[in-house]
Amino acid sequence: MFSLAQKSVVVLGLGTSGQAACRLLVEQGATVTAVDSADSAALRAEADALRKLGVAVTLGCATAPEGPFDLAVVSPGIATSSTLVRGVTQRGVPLIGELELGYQQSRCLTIAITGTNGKTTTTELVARMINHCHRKTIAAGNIGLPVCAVASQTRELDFLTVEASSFQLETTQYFRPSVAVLLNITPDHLDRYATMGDYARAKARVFLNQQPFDWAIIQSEALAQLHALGVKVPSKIITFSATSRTADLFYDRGLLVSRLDDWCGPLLNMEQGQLRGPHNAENLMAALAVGRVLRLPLAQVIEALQSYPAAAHRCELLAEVNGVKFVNDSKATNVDAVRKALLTMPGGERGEPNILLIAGGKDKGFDYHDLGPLLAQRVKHAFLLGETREKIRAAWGLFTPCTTVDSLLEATLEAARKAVPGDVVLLSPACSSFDMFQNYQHRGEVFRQAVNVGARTMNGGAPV
Ligand code: UMA
Repeated sequence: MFSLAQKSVVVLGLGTSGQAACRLLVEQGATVTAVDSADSAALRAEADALRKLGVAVTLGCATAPEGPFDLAVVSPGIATSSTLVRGVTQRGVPLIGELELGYQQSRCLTIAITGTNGKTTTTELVARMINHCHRKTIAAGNIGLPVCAVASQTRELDFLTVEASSFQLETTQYFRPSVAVLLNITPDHLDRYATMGDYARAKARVFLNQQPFDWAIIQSEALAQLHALGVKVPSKIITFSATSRTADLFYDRGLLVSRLDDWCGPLLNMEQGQLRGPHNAENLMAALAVGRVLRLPLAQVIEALQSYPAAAHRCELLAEVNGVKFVNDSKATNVDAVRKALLTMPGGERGEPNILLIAGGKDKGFDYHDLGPLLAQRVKHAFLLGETREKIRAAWGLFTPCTTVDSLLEATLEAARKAVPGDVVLLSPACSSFDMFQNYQHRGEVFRQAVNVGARTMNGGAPV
């Protein structure tokens, strides 16, 4: 545990993680200064609350405050290349992220889960499995509950289960999960990283401080990507894959199978659980492997994983009206997540495209062309909204008919009007939500309301 008493610390960013960092620092006896480049009513209310705890807060602050500071703690959403961060580091102030601060103040072993897609589901699966097996854990990190907010409770826990984003991993220092999971690496956040290599290297930092006795649970394809970048994993490795039969854990027609010497044979039948699709097979395999290295009883692990209900905003079936399914996949904020959703949806009769896809939002620097061939097979019409609608139309127009719309309601009603029995109206945006919504949950809720309106219309005005 690192002592913060009497230390002068500056916190950069006052979102969820910056607020939690301030509170933890105050509890530990540090003198805290906090800055945020924005100045909104919500931030002002939070600033008042923090000032009452003794934090010196400045809002609307574009440049770094004068020190001297012993330490700077940055929020994950602020790039280390930003003026705010550089202003602090150029003066020689050591910089760590909020995740690292929370980790340094934690008192139990850590399990970390990273990857482009599936992090939240796998974090929830792992936490559920551990608690079901009568060990104690809390799921924290990128999932929404900052590690700094739970650090003081970790003395009572067996493990802290952390969903770790690449943003959070960029600014770790001593972060050493005893078990680290890397689910996959596909293009994302290319508005923050110059290259895919930079993004993958940020993810690989989850293994950086691991020791030979720690565990790395890695998708085979992601491991090959790390090897191609020259990244070494220092810990014991278990691989999994839904596509490669040579992985330690692999997927065989709905069964999750292990080939590990002392753990050989089928482990879990996906038909008996609620999660669907090869991407969820990988999330489940990663959780099974975590259960294995923690020596949890397999029967209880399977009980926990099979009873996990599919989460909101991830291929969530909202309604079925006149044979048309409405599916909310608002969490799909990158191209690979959309690919996975398209592969998971039920097929049309005679293999005809049967998906009315609603996509678009805030650009993260993607090349949307890659999805073209799959769109041609699966999507009968795409409705495009938000900042990226023209960019996506240019990329997808050759593969599927595209219509640009001004709102999610308009997209949903248009899609419902075109849909016939057997079709799926799928919101799977391939973009983040911040151009039109507060976050992906808000976008999913707006879609839920739009679906209610569309479903009523299809149902002759009666509620569904
Ligand atoms: N800010 C500045 N200067 C800047 C940029 C931002 O002062 O140059 C301020 C903003 O005005 C705002 C604050 O920083 O007040 C926001 O900080 P933040 O973006 O780090 O957001 P938090 O509310 O602290 O939430 C963060 C994670 N957000 C991001 O990584 C962008 C949350 O992940 C996470 O749940 C939370 O910490 C708790 O750990 C969200 C996310 O979108 C869900 N993550 C990305 C993803 O999943 O793809 C990585």
